Amino acid sequence: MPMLPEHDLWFSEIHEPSGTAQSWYLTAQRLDERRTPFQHIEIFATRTYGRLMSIDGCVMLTTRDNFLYHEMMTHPALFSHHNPQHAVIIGGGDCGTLKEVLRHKSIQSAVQIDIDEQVTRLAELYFPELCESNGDPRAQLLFEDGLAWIKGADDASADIIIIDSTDPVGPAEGLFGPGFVEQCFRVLRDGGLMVQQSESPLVHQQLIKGIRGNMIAAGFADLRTLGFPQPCYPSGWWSATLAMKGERSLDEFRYTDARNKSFTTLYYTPEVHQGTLREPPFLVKALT
Ligand code: AG3
Repeated sequence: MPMLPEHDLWFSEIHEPSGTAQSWYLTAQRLDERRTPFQHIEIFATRTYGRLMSIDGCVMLTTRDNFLYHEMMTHPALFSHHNPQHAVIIGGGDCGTLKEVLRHKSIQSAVQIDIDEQVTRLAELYFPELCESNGDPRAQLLFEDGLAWIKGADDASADIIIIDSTDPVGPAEGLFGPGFVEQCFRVLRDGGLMVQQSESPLVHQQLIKGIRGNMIAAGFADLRTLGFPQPCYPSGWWSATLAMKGERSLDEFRYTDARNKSFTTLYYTPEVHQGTLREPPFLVKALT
């Protein structure tokens, strides 16, 4: 069996659920790390993917491919809403999701609530391109527990709620539970949308089923699991589950606005959006 050259530097994520591991060739020893009350955050310099942030050994993002995840966690939801003004991001401490949300001119406020301030402090140092909108007057960065925050939020006060969390273990576990989803439903206005990062469509079908079950139980009328490539995550394929409050269908998004948007995207297009709304047969089968 071929072995990785031992004298070279590698970062590996070992992923038990899929029985796989993925490794990156590094240019240097670890660049930085923080042990916080919540988790262990590390930063590496890879040879081919730019910088890599991991939390508790799981890859969170790389310079090279984070655009896929951040665009798909934001633009489908924002172009599904007729006029998104108030956005909430739970997690997302690297600020990549916040940056994409703020590119929408209709947005008047975007509040990001991450439990761990050190994620943002490290992103500012090692992923400054994701943090370039942090000083936007519409943005508010809070470092507190998202579960507690949402319980204290007013009824019908948000148009978009994005759950940009780690895997459903440790601090993020509660963000995948029914109680949290019920709170999101309450805090959304009519016509509002919730987006939850929902792991790999190939590997985590039971989890996705659970997320969708919670959304239906909370009262969301239409939901869809959007798949997209994400090479740095286990299986190379990831998903965002989108749920809409109210009577409209997710099929009726603002196609023309997405076509004529004032900013450029590297993956998201209205055609990608439309295509990904049709869940592939294997997923439909697994989820029914
Ligand atoms: N959100 C984390 C997705 C989970 C990745 N899981 C894994 N590598 N096992 C990433 C935050 C990006 N804003």
